[in-house]
Parts: sequence; structure tokens; C-alpha cells
Amino acid sequence: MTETAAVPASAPISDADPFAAQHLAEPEPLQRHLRAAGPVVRLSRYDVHALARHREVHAALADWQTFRSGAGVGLADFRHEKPWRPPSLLLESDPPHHDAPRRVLREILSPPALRRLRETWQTVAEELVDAVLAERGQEFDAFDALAKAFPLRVFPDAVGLGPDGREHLLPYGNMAFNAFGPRNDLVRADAHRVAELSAWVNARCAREALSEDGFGARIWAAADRGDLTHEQAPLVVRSLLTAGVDTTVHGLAAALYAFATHPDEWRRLRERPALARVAFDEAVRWQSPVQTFFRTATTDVDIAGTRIPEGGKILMFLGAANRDPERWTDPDRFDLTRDPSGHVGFGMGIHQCVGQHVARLEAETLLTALARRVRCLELAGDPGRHLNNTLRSWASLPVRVRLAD
Ligand code: OVM
Repeated sequence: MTETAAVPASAPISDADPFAAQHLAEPEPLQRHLRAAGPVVRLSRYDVHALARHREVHAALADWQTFRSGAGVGLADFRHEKPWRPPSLLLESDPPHHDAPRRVLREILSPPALRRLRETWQTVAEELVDAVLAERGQEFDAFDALAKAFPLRVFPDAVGLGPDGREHLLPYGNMAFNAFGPRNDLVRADAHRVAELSAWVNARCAREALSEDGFGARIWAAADRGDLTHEQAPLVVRSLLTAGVDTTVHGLAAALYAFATHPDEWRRLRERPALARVAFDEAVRWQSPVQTFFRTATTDVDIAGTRIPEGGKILMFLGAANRDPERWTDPDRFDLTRDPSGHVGFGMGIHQCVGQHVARLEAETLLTALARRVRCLELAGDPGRHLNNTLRSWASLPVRVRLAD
């Protein structure tokens, strides 16, 4: 095959802009359109190929040899465009460079390593829920009061951050997740804050800025043992601060939204609080807080009969794969009786979310505390969306609750 034949006539073409406000605010119609159009769809606007079916998204995520992350997992190709910050050693790297940082963080964030946090997080969740119900009454913004408040109370402490400047965390993550998309208005809106926010985050990654018993200190200790270099340590801390806050805030918001709109599922959770973990995974499947990531083809490769040229970017629609009717029965239903395992909301393969156990523990402790005290949970108004190029995110989630006896 010659190079000019890189785009066979068979690949359907779409001129849709997945990063346009309309699609970010309500991604399902475009997801449906792309899934129906074919296994691979050429997005003419960005000169990339889109995958929106579970089979192809799953296969691409699993095949890191063919679809590399080291050229960036956003639209920008790091081999031709300077990244907005030094690339992540975890997210934006490939084996063998990826291996050591991944191994170190996997140990630090493994379920046994998190056990010591459970009791504290349970207590904080119960205190937070009690305080919200006492101070805000039966109607409040669950995004602000719970989804945002809880991770911001427990996660920075677990990392070992000092008390000052924590209000920078969400804006920094918002910026990082916008940066995977095109340089649109969302990116431009924060351009004036890049230097300030990056400087704050980078300073927090230094050993002296971190307490002695958190995730951050453990990363530095791994460097002392020789499992990482001392140059790598601060960048691995940076990964925690980039990927660990906005994701859980909007993931918890997704779970709260799911329950506020599905009263039978809330009742089911109250009857069986042990469902909290699977409920969170089902919410991640149903809403897909991280909607998309890119990869870059290491070689000319065919996906379902469409040639992706070497160096070409593919855009994987995690949210679309998570609602693919070929993979899921009644995919648009938030359903605690289903087994959501196999969803790609945390990715899949060697880059699958290394912090997923942290996210699940946050969700489990918060949902359990809430279920103990709240009998009914419903929307008290339209939820507010916050637009981000990658994260399905929230601005407000007005709810009304009725308390348990
Ligand atoms: C990172 C990272 C990892 C996952 C997601 C992400 C901004 C960042 O290693 O910095 O999103």
C-alpha cells in the first residue's frame, strides 16, 4: 500500500468537533453517532481517527506497543509540539521508562497500603455528612458540599501537602485535563494562570514541602532506595497532584448525580451498603468522568480495515465504549445489579488508573456515610455542568434529602 492510500474510502468521515461546548455539555448524542458510523471514524477537523466502540477502544488501550503514550495522550504530538509542561513519567511515557515510576506508585497506592486510611476517611466522611446536614439543611449543593469538599479534605492530607494554597489544586487539574484537547477557548481561558499554578504545584513536589508520612514522602523514600532517581521523584508526586483531585471530585459528583436520579438504586444501596464500591464503578461506567484520551500509532496499522498511518493520532472515546450496546445490556441505565467490570472509565492495560483504589476508597467511605443518614436523595434543580476538554465535570448539583429516622 502506498502512503497516499492511507485513508481508504471505507472509513466514514465526521466533521464534528468533540471538544465543542455542545458535545462536552452532553456527549451522548455524538457518542451514539460515532459508534453507529463505524468501528473507526475519521475526524476531518483534527486529522485523527476516532474509536467509539468498546471492542476497538479496549483493544487499542491494551496494545501499548502499537499505540504509544509517549508522544502525548492529547491531541498535541510531543514530537512536533512542545508540551505545556515536562511530560508525565506515568501517563505520557512508554515502557521501559514507564515501568519504574509505575511500579513505585502502584505499591504506594495498593489496597494494603491504603488500609491505614480507611478508618480516618470513614470518620471524616461521617463528620462531613453530619455537618452538611446540620448546617445546610435538607436542600444543598451536593457538588460543593460533598463531591468537592470530601476529596479536598482527605486526599491532600494523604499526599502530605501543607495547609496553604490547596485552592490551587482543582484549577491546576482543570488546566491539565483541558490541555489534552485542542487549543480552544477552554485552554485560552486559563492561559494566564499556567505559570502561577504550575509554580505552586511544582514547589509542592519538593521533599521539604511534604510531610513525613504521606504518599509524597513514600515516593521520595523510593528514590532513596534506588527504585527511582531523585530527578524522577518530584514528577511522580506531580502525577498525584494532577490526576488525583479533579478526577475524584467529578467522579463522586457522577455517583451522587446517578443516585439522585435513580431512587430505586439509592434504596438498594441503603439496604446493602456493601454495594457502595460496585456502585461507584457503575457510576464511572455510566458517566465516564474521563471521557477521552489519545494514543499515537508507532507504525502503519489497520483497525477494522482502516489504515492508521505511523504517527497518526487515535482518539479513544472511553465514555462511548462504556455505553456500547454491543457490550452492555441497557447501557444507558445506571444499574447496581449489573457487573460493570470491563468498563474502560479507568482505562485498561499498563496505564490503567493507578489511583483507582484511592478513588474507590473515597467513594465507598462517602457514600456509606451518606446512605446511613439520608433516606431519600433527589435533584432539587438542574445540575450545572462545567466544561472541560477531557473531564465530564460539574459546577453544581442541587439536591433535596430526607433524613433517615
Ligand atoms: C499525570 C496524569 C495521569 C493521569 C491523568 C492525568 C491530567 C495526569 O501523570 O500527570 O490527567
